[in-house]
Formats: sequence, structure tokens, C-alpha cells
Amino acid sequence: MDDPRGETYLARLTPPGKSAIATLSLFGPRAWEIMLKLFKPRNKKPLPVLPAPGSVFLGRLGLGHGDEVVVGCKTINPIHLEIHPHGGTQVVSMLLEFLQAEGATLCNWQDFITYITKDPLQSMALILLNQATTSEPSKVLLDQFNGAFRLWLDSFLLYIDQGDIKNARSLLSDISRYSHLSAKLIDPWRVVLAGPTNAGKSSLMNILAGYQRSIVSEVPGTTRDVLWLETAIEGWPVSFADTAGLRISSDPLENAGMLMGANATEQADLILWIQDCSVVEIPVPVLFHNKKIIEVSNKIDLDGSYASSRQKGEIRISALSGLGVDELLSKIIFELVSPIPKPCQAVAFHPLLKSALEKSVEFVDKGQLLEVSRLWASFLKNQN
Ligand SMILES: Nc1nc2c(ncn2[C@@H]2O[C@H](COP(=O)(O)OP(=O)(O)OP(=O)(O)O)[C@@H](O)[C@H]2O)c(=O)[nH]1
Ligand SMILES: [Mg+2]
Repeated sequence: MDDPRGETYLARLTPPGKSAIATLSLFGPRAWEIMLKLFKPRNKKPLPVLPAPGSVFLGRLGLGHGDEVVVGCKTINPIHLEIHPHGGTQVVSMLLEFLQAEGATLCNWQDFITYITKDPLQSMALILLNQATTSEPSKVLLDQFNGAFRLWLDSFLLYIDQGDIKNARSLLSDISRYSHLSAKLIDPWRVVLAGPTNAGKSSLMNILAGYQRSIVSEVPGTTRDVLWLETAIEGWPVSFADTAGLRISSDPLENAGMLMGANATEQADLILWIQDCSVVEIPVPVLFHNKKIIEVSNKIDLDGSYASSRQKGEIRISALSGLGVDELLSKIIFELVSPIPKPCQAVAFHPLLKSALEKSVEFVDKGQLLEVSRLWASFLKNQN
């Protein structure tokens, strides 16, 4: 996005710390003028008055002290350069100082992205993309960065302009199917392991972790604190919480643990209600009735005859052998993520976009089409 103040911005795009090379970027009307002052090509040929987009120069950046760098020109209108010096922290600091002394304004990479990206929706997607930790959200965000949401919005606003409520509604209902993803592309879903004492919650936690995250013992009431494990299932980010087993207890510490577990379930997107299939079944507590729940029968290795009395919707596992755990993981993803967007599907990839969509639905339902156009115009303006 062109900066109305005509500033030339400078940012370090690689993270602080030591590395073989670093990447700095200069963007704005004075970017090349600054290079002409500070950069001397190794081949001694004079630099062009303006660089061609895609051209690359090897030379020395700095008057007096300096570093050998590669400078690449990405665009010329406006001028956008990338500079690759050696990656030592002091070298990078020195070069940033030289560039600032010539008038470049240093900013962080998030702000820099908003300056260099023409479409605010694209910069929102790019910032999230840089924070995504697992593969599937990254694919969704890449699609939005490449224009999936923008394409949807342009078509939607065209229908709104034309007063075509039927098609506008159909686009809204299509994209709303994926609104559950809007807050979950960066932050993991929270899944709480709850159930009676000794049911095997901590054993399941350890199988999910692949190491001993929780203490397992045959003594009921072993787990007290809430223990979190952040992991990925089928490429989606999920945090599991192992909690204290539920039972009537006179031990204040155990009761405190149960309370912490109950608090964790308040924030949960999904609860695994885990039971030992070889003992009497305990119904799901009323506390969890407003939550998504998967009922899990554990220890199926203990009682072969019980396998035939499988309940509808119940997943049967052995946290000891791992039997049934893959099926459980698939069910978790189905409950949390489905419908999973197909490639190039437009998704409201940020909670702010989800709110704007919900407002659009309200306005369309009331026939206030002008308000829809205003809403999106002001939304896009505020993102700049
Ligand atoms: N045979 C069998 N034993 C299991 C299985 N899962 C857990 N156990 C055993 O059951 C006992 C309790 O397991 P934990 O994982 O500590 O149970 P928990 O639900 O975390 O218990 P609390 O923390 O006390 O609430 C341990 O002796 C485990 O080895 C299983 O699938 N099969
Ligand atoms: Mg436990």
C-alpha cells in the first residue's frame, strides 16, 4: 500500500539472532537513492539511475565500514529492494543504522508487510501465515493470501450493488460453513481429557505426546494439576489438557485439582469423556452438557466380551496398546474441523472477518444493502 507520507520504510525480515545471512528490505520512493549513496558494486560499474525489476547487484554496503551484500530489486513502482548481508547481529545493526541515517524509517516486519501489500486482506493473511505452526492452516492462509477471500468479497459486493439478494445470500451461506476456522488457524483447538479417576486419561495423554507427559499410576487421584500438551493432528493445531479424575473426595488437594479441571473444560472446544470399560459406566456430568463431547471407552484390552456391547458414537481404545487411538484422532478432527475447506475455498480467516460476515448477514436479512457496502468499505479502510 502506498504510504501517503512518502516515507521509505526499512525492516529486518529475518528473526533477530545469528545466521549465515539476514534479509533486510527497503520500500518507498527514496529506496534507490539511499542505495546510490551507500552501495558500491563489486564490478565497479556505475549503478543504473533506476534498477530493473528482478535485477540483482553484488557489492559493499556502507561508507567506511561496511559489509558485502546482495541487493535485489523486486519492484520499481514503488521501489522495493531486498538486501542480504551477513547474518551476525552486529553487522545487521550497523547496516540498519547506516540506512536509517540516510532517511529510511525502521519498522517491524508486521507493519512493513502492511506497507508493501496493496490489498489489506492480503497483508492480514500474510501476517497470520507467518504465525501458523501447522500445515493445514498454512494452506488455508496461503489460499487467502493468493486471493480466495478477496475473490469471494468482490463477487459478494457486486451482487449487493446489483441488489441481487438471492445470490448474495448464497455466497454468505457458502462461506459461513467455514467460520468455525476463523479463530483457529493460529490458536489451537482445546481438547480436555476428563473422566473418573483411574480411567486412563494420563495414559492416553502420554500416547498422544509420544513421551511421558503425565504421571500414570494405579492409585486413583494421581493427576492434580491441569497438564497441557500442544500438538498437531492431521496438520491441525490441537492442545490437550489432562485433568484430575472426578470422584467424591475429602482430600482438599484433590478437590482443588478437580476444580482446576472443571475450569479448563469451560474453555474447551471438545471434551473427551474417558471411562474404564471394565467398571460400571458413569454418565457424562451435567456440567459438560452444553459442550461437544466424544465418549471414550478405555482399557478394551482387559475385557474382550465387552467389545460387542459397543455404544453408538462411543470410541473404544486401549491407552496401553494404542488400539483405537487413530480412530479417536480422526473423530476429534471430524468434530473440530469439519467441513474442511477444499483448495482455493474462501474462508473468513480472521475473527474480524467473521464478525463482518455476521453483520453482513444481519443487514442482508433486513434488506439494508447499502449498509453492507459501507461496512466492508470501512472495514478495509481500517485495516490500512
Ligand atoms: N489394561 C489397561 N490398563 C490401563 C489402560 N490405560 C490405563 N491403564 C492403567 O490404569 C491405571 C490408571 O491410569 P492413569 O492413566 O493414571 O489414569 P487416570 O485417568 O489419569 O487417573 P487419575 O489421574 O487418577 O484420574 C494405570 O495403572 C494404567 O497403567 C489400558 O488401556 N489398559
Ligand atoms: Mg491422571
